[in-house]
Amino acid sequence: MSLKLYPRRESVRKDGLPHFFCPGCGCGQVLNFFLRACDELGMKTEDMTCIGGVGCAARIPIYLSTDALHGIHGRTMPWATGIKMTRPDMPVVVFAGDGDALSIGGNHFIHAARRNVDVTVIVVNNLNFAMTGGQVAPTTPLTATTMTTPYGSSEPPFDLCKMAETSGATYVSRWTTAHGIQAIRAIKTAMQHTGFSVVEIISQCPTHYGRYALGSGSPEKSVEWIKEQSIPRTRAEKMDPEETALNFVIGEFVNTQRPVFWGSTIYDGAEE
Ligand SMILES: Cc1ncc(C[n+]2csc(CCOP(=O)(O)OP(=O)(O)O)c2C)c(N)n1
Repeated sequence: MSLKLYPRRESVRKDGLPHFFCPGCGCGQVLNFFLRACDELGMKTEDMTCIGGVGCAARIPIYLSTDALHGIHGRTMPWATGIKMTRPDMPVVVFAGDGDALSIGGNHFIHAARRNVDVTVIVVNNLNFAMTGGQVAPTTPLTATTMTTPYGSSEPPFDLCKMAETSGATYVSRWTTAHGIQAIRAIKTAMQHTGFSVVEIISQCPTHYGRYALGSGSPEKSVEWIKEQSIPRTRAEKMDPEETALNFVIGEFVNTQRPVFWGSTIYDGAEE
């Protein structure tokens, strides 16, 4: 058996380096998971479009040799929908932070899921707004201390996977940066899926969430904590939901098919 240590080098945009992520940030791992998934599927990043809004996670496409679109915070879904409408043959992948996907971009997210737009969305959920200094996010766990909730968050968080499922997404799974093999497998399934596919990856933000909520800026401690908090879906289903309220329930939640959205008409170049 040959052990492949590195993803395909041509997929990384060398002129984008050095990268901007903090030491130990999970975004680097998610970038690696994505590159490995592409390698294993034999897909070239050059043949796809990767989109990011604004935020740390949203910068992942910048480091890929791809048609990358880095635009306005929370507006990844309209771009992805537009690109897919004009180039239905092209794989479209969105990289979004939890804030980008669910806070400012929440409305776009639910409607893209409802329409079953044929795109893959990788949400890097670091449980806070990292780029702007560690503010509370729609996914911040109840009671967690952040830069803007010094006495602990009193807001109940969204369950991103449940929201995606309820909105109509046809592939939904959640893994973490402590579950690399499963996350790569989920990204591969999502990219092969026809329809709105969502892979949530719970990720460490040692600089903000680690320091404010976990009392340590050590990336290892953050990943260890994420691992301890994770429980498989099959186990969680047998437990009282109140017992698992502060856990990350991991696994595949939806894998189904229904007609995808192709817009009302597609311009085929023919004159009227
Ligand atoms: C329209 C708009 N509103 C707000 C901001 C400020 N802003 C930039 S990044 C960000 C939050 C980023 O959080 P998230 O999307 O979770 O990504 P992360 O940085 O945590 O990966 C905010 C509020 C902005 N750039 N544009």
